[in-house]
Amino acid sequence: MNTVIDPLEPAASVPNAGAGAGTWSREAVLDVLDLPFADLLYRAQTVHRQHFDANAVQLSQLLSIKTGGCAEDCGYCPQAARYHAGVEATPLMPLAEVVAAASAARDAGATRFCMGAAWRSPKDRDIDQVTEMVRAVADLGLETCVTLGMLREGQAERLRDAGLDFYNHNLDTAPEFYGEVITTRDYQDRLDTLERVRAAGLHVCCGGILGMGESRAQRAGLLAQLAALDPQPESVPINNLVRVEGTPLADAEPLDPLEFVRTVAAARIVMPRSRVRLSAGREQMSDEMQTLCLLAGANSVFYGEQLLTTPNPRAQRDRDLFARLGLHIDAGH
Ligand code: SAM
Ligand code: DTB
Ligand code: SF4
Repeated sequence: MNTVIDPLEPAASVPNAGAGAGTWSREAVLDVLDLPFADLLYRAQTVHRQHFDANAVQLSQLLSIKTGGCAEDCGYCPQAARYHAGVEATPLMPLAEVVAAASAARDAGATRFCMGAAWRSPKDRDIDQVTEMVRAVADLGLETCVTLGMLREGQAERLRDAGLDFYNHNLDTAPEFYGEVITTRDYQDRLDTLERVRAAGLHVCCGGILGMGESRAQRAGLLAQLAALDPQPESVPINNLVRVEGTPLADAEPLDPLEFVRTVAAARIVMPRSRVRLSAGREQMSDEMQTLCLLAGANSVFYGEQLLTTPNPRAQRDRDLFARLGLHIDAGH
């Protein structure tokens, strides 16, 4: 069962992570985060090369299929209705528009298409429509991912039966910091949905956001929690907070870029077989910072000029960077 890890619990009582990854207490993750930078990157690169082609990057493209008007109060999110962040709320996108966006993504080189909806949790009739989208996107030969909020019993199975490959549901931060950012649901709600997704046989995409005012120990807490998911998530998106005017976190102190890189490296070390995705916040990063993240073990990015509601680097900028680094595109997970 997915549970909240007590920071004071000894490592031995943390459930064994899947895929032979071992057991990581929060203290052990913090020790990794505290390493001298060169030692940390050396360890991360060593682990990365044991499990992946270090010269390959995987590309996922996002599409917001239902934008804004969300009832939740996530302090980072421009789609929460209560924050008036200038996001226009739209109903669920028609199937034909989704298919057009997915084929354009495929033509531009993406291999996975991730559809996001600003829901607390989908209704069964929403699932009816999303399953149609999943079928159509899978028919284009793309891997499929959706992020729809909390799922009820039976909904993950319906998505799986439509051909869904991945479900994204982030733990976002350490358990004890969660309540500072979100009050309309709790950590156990997230863990429960992750368990339903896994039980349905779907691949899990689960990560977090850095730069929300959390401490390094709390970043260790998030990573320990992710690494304890059994089996570990196949995809781990690491987002750098996009500070959006109108949201409670608009004025959060930006995280030291090297601290972000450290956290990516630690994610690679504690989840050796997972795709670590350099996610939101790339538009604000220099090419050099992104390169350090890729050297630290990140091997996936969100691709295309839009995340859900905020900008992402243009595809050409990414292609230029990959060419400068001699990186090739990796299909599959
Ligand atoms: N509503 C669903 C949910 O919250 O699970 C799915 C969509 S939600 C927008 C998906 C994820 O986007 C969140 O879990 C969070 O990690 C990320 N996110 C949202 N706003 C962000 C921001 N301003 N900066 C970085 N990541 C953000
Ligand atoms: C994830 O971890 N990051 C993506 C995806 N999963 C759904 C979303 C990032 C959203 C950034 C803010 C926005 O564009 O609205
Ligand atoms: Fe809603 Fe998801 Fe944004 Fe939270 S992160 S406000 S649940 S869309």
